[in-house]
Amino acid sequence: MSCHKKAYITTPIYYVNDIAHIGHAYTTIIADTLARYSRMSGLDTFFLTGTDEHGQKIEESAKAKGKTAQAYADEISATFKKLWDDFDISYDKFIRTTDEAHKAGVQKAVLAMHKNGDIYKDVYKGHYCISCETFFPASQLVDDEFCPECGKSTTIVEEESYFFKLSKYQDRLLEWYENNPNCILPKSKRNEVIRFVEGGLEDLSITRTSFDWGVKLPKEMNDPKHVMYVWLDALMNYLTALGYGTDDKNIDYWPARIHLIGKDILRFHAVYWPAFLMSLDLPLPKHIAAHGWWTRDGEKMSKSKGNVVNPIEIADAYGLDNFRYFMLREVPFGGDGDFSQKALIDRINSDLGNDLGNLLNRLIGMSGKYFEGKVDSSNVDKYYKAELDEVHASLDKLEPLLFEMQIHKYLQELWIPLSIANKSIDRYRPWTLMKEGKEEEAMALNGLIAAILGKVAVMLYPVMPDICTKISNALNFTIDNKSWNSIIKGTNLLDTFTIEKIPPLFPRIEELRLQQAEPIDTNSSTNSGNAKKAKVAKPIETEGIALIGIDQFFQTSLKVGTVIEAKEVPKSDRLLLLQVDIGEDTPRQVVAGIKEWYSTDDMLNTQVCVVANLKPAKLMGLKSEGMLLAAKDNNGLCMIRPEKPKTNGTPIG
Ligand code: ME8
Repeated sequence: MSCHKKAYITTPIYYVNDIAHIGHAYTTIIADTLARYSRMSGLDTFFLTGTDEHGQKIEESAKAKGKTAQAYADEISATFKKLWDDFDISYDKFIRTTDEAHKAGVQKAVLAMHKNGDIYKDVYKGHYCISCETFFPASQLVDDEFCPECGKSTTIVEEESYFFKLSKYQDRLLEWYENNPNCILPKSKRNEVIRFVEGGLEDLSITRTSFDWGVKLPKEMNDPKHVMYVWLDALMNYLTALGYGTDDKNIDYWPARIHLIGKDILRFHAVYWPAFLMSLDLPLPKHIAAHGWWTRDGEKMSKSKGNVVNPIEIADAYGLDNFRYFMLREVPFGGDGDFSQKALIDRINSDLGNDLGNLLNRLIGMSGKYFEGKVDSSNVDKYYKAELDEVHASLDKLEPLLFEMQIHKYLQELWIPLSIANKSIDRYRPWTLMKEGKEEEAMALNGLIAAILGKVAVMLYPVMPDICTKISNALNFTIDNKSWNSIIKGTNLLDTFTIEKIPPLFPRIEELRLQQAEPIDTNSSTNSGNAKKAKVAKPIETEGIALIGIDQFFQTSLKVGTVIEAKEVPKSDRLLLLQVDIGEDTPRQVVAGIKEWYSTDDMLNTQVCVVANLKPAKLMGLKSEGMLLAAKDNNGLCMIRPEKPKTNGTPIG
């Protein structure tokens, strides 16, 4: 047995009546992020996902497709597994509730609960929502008939059933919530659960007799017409996946460090599940974390509404790691988020391209231009201790944010070191240092930027594994427990290395890449393996009027820059020769026809707006690599400048 500290991380097991959409991908990607961090930090980690395959809903979906429940479950379960494999999800086990070992484990648990006196037989009379696989008392129905959760019509059920004594655990549950303030995250959700339990718990019907697609009661109970309620069957997966009831192989991973779920299934996880565990006399999970919903136009994405977004399509069009970053950064954990391609593009161009990718380009540029690609951190402390201290203070705040499920804050905080790095280049100007002969200082600046990029790559790795591996390769180190210990837990910098010139990681995205993030074709149960080809948006055309689409506007790259050198052009009344820092490794030379209105002093150290992707031109024999935005009327010309100082290179648009 390993003596490492263990961490068990789970996703919900997904129903096989549906094709995976970005809501499912969201849960799985968060869990994957936690699992990757957990492994990197040296914990012995077990990450579980899988599919939930029993119950009336699946039985009916299969019938509607003319398939047996098992054939149907096999087909859809495989599409989930393939999606997670295509997405490089680092799960350790993919469980299916139709696995024999799972069924045996569920039976063992029910028998144990029965022996403890927590299960009794009675008649269940009430309303059942097949879509939610949930019983509702008449008092909770909408208009006496409709499900309070999904709005669908409920059916009246009157049948013999076994019950679990949920009411018996009410006080112990309340005690658990009370003594473990972080057992349910975010904390607002914990309060909701407490209010629900304080309202009184009724015993739970845990078997059905009107259909048979489920786990049978254990033989010892001698009542073969009963199949297990799908939620009891499903929740038990968290134990059976570790070998509970069969080989107990991985049972040491229990209790779970975190069950990651959507808020729709919080009650099952925060009320029923701990009560079942109490009955089995097993420890309770450390955290149950419930995230919000991804919506389209404000409505929860779901197959029945036909408004789901296909994660494969998005990842193909925009890049898997970019999609991961976007989902985790865009929405505070627990809140709902409306999916939009525009918001995704903004994150890619701004956070990723401008702040992260560009920093690496600047480092590659500086090292190449001044030091033949070499980066040496030896003197970073000597010249840039204050910056380093600030970076380390910021990095120290990160880990707790991750496991308190404040992932968007984690990423926000992780961008502070990047901003320190970008600002340091603007402030200390390597090209000036080199001109002044301060080579050691310029190399130390190089070392500082490389160290910051390396540290950020390690902490960003769990969210963007592929991109961060590329960054660490370029910086000549490997992201693993050793480097995590050395440069994150410790304050070490990178060993001297020669940087690898790699192509830009985040080429600017100028237009929507999908005409519309299309609803998944739910008639095809295998489409998750066949990503549809991204459709490029056509420009909007309006007859007779020269309107352009947003995509055409985005073809112009506008950036904020600072004039770091201004000279007059000899023999010209009109032109100034400017060097403008637009966040690249070397400043842009711009020849501007503004001398009539601006002197060199007026321009020096001021910010301007630059058209950055114009073809270079020659004016009076001088190369001009951009154009400044200005407005001219009868009263003369004025520059268009940002209202407040902005980092050089900030895109405008
Ligand atoms: O409930 N936004 O399975 P399920 C965000 N089998 N997340 C979403 C989402 C959306 N629009 N739609 C779904 C079940 N999800 C049970 C679970 S566990 C023992 C049994 C995510 O296929 C979210 O995590 O309906 C939600 O909890 C999960 O998918 C439910 O998937």
